Amino acid sequence: SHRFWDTQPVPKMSTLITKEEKVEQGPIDPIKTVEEVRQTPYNLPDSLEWVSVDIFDDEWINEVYMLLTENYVEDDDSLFRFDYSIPFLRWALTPEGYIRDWHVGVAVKGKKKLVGFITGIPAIVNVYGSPIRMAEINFLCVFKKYRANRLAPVLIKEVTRRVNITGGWQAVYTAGVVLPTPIAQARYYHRSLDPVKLVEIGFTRFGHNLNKARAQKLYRLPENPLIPGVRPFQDKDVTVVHRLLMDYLQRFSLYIEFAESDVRHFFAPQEDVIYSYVVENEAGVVTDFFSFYSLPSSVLKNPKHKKLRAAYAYYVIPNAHSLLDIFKDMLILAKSKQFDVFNALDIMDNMEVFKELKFGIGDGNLQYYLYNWRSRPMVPAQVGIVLV
Ligand code: YNC
Repeated sequence: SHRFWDTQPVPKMSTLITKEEKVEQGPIDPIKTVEEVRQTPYNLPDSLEWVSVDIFDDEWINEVYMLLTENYVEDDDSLFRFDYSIPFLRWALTPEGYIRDWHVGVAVKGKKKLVGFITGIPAIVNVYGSPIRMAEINFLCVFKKYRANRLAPVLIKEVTRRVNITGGWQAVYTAGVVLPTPIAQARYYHRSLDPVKLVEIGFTRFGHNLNKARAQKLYRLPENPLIPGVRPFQDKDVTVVHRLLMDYLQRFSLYIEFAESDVRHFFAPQEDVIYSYVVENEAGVVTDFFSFYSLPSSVLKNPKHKKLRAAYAYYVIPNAHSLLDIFKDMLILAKSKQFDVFNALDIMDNMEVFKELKFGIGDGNLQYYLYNWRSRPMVPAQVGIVLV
């Protein structure tokens, strides 16, 4: 039983295994008006207070960075912890039209010391053909010393309130843990780029009669992309990439209806944050697009290595070229930028390329959730959203 989640407008766990074909899609809570929404923030213990974090204020973003780098998501064995960089957080949290009030912090009263955090950004999310205004929720984190005190439910309720007062009633989020109730269950796959380092830090082991030299040979990649006409995405590509992206994403049952301004914001390349490329053919026409983001992890218990440099597949639009050829070029480019591993979810059509490109299956699931929206569960191949 879930003391908090049982009170929330999310589907009951039994719906995950329903064989029913017809699940009527729609809100779970009765429709409310903005006037009915609680006007004051939820209560906190006396020593704590709410802050709307200004992501562009150096002191505050540094506080967010410190909270996350020391307390955010770890793997089951506590070997690695995500280390989202400050430029990455700014990128992820400030698309055009972002709402500062949705960057919710809990601080020690009168001090710039964060002990809790959760964020939302606005997006139009299409679910089974219906466009819905949603908040994308991310970066829920409670300082380790404050854990197990039911602070997370207060953060979730407060960000919900702040979304509600803008007339938003739905949200999309992902988590490693299983809560009521995933709409889809995806899996990470990993492709070694520096197999020796990955073994040294305990990320993988040499299997199948591999040793150092054989592993290096197995995972070796060319130095330069193989598809002719691959070049970094530029501002002049926004319109055509926007069209390619939206044409492509419509095939999925869950995707974001990006605006042109989102394409400009999320795909403008930034070193150590986001890498985006187009394929421009001989006639000067942009035919394909691909992108990956940089999310390093701290290596927690290793004398030699302190950082794992991981690249994650983001939005990939095959068109004139195959998904396989595009993924191959992503691996090549990621390797040339000194990433140690390339990660991708088994969403969209990604499954098609994993075997051929020597990806291995990871050991954690990533669950996709919708808040206050009932709809039929889906398989990963129907999912067209990547949340960073
Ligand atoms: C989680 N990840 O089940 P019950 S993902 C949601 N997402 O509630 P307490 C979570 N809920 O079961 P702690 C959750 N993890 O009793 C736990 N919970 O009903 C639930 N970890 O609260 C849990 N970041 O405060 C339980 O737990 C209740 O002190 C227990 O804090 C939890 O960003 C946490 O993994 C996760 O920092 C903050 O462990 C803490 O343990 C931590 O006693 C490391 O909480 C970092 C980490 C989560 C990353 C993410 C997506 C979050 C989505 C939140 C839900 C959004 C709903 C939509 C809102 C907008 C709606 C509109 C409109």
